[in-house]
Amino acid sequence: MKTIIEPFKIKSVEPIKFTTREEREVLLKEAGYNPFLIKAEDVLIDLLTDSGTSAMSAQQWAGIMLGDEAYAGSNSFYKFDAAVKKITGMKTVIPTHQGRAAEKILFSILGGKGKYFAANTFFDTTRANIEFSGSEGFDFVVEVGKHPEQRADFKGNMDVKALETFINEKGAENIPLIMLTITNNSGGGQPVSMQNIREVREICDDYEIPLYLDACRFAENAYFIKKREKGYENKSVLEIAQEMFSYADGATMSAKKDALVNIGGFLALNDDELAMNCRNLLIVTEGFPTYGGLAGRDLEAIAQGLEEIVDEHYLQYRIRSVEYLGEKLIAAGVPIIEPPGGHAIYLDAKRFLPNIPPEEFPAQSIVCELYIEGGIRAVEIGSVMFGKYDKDGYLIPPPMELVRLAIPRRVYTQSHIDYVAEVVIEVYNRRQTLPGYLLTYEAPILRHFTARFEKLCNP
Ligand code: P61
Repeated sequence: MKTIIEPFKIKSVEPIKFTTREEREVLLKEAGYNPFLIKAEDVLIDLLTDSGTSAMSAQQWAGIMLGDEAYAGSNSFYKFDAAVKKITGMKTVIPTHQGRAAEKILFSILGGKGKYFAANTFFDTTRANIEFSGSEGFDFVVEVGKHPEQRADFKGNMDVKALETFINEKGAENIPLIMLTITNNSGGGQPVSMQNIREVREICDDYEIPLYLDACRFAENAYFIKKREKGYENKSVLEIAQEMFSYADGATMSAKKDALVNIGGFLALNDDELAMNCRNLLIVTEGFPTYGGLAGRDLEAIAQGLEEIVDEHYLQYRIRSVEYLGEKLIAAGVPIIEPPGGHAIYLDAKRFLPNIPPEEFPAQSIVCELYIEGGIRAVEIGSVMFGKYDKDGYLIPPPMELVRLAIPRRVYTQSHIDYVAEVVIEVYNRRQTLPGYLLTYEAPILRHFTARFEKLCNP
């Protein structure tokens, strides 16, 4: 088989700035050892997120010029509405400025004290919106999904037995919806199988609970189904995506991922009464229902992005380029979540730095070192992002300590990825020299964005 190439040519480029190691040491210290607080221009390769960082196509830029900026009933809205409906088949589509705005509207209406929500794994903004409403969210990913070193095709699946026990415990009437995050971002970008979606649907039918998809990376999930699940090899990714959504009553989406745009999102749903309530809240918080916090040009770019994302040459390149990085790291002995996920490689900080306890944030230590070593910005997904405290103030760490190297869509070439592999391997080879960190400032919610740290003495 020949090399799988980037299925695009580059028309416009953006220079990146090189810094020295000494400069990066100063910059990181000034940022309180939190790369969220470093200026983007001081980053060489930015793997902080795949969200809103895609390179748009010439067709999307052309759409930006076509944007109809009418306050109500804009032509761009109808293109957007048709593009979302083609994939999701949902009755109502409500544009929002990004994914969490859709979550905020949905959970403000359905949540509240005494309500419980379940997912394979809620992403942090989703969980934050649930908790902000006064409700609680519970995660039921399958056991294999909690073991980075164990390989399985669908590690994002929901444990349906555990889900059923949970429903019986809390009472179906107290559970306004069940959610599947596809792919499962906090669990390594791992896909959910069609069979699992169907099984969760059956339970939802039995207990009359609606099923929602957190669909940010639906196309990557559909491509994994095509490659890994029997019976889907000859179906198109669009057909697979349509089937996935056919089992759901609604979906939230951050278009900043699999709609290949820099801003945008939506809430799609079938329930007319709920849709009316959501629209009314949208008008208060986001804007009129035909733009919902976006410009007409953004709606055009999303409509075009949704056409491009299901292109199978694109998805083959996308999934392969992430896997390529994963293979290089595995070959050098670097512990990662296996197999590689759809949008990112996740380093397993527990095995990378077994000598640093969760209270000293091993994944944050790796994040800092990647920046110092090679100007690479990654994100901690571990005790900084998800850690809680018990009543005595002791850290309750999450099950995994991870560093995510998220790959922006259509942005970096193979040599950028080769460089990333070299830097990670270099840091791994001198892992004994990495320090732990002390948390010196934290906000009460989503603390990882603004947290500050101090370096502890070298081990
Ligand atoms: C990310 F550090 N993800 O992965 P919004 N659901 C899912 C997401 O992945 C997601 C949203 C909902 C981001 C951006 C991000 O603490 C963080 O459009 C599965 O960002 O509102 C976003 O979509 C929310 C990074 C978000 C973070 C929060 O990088």
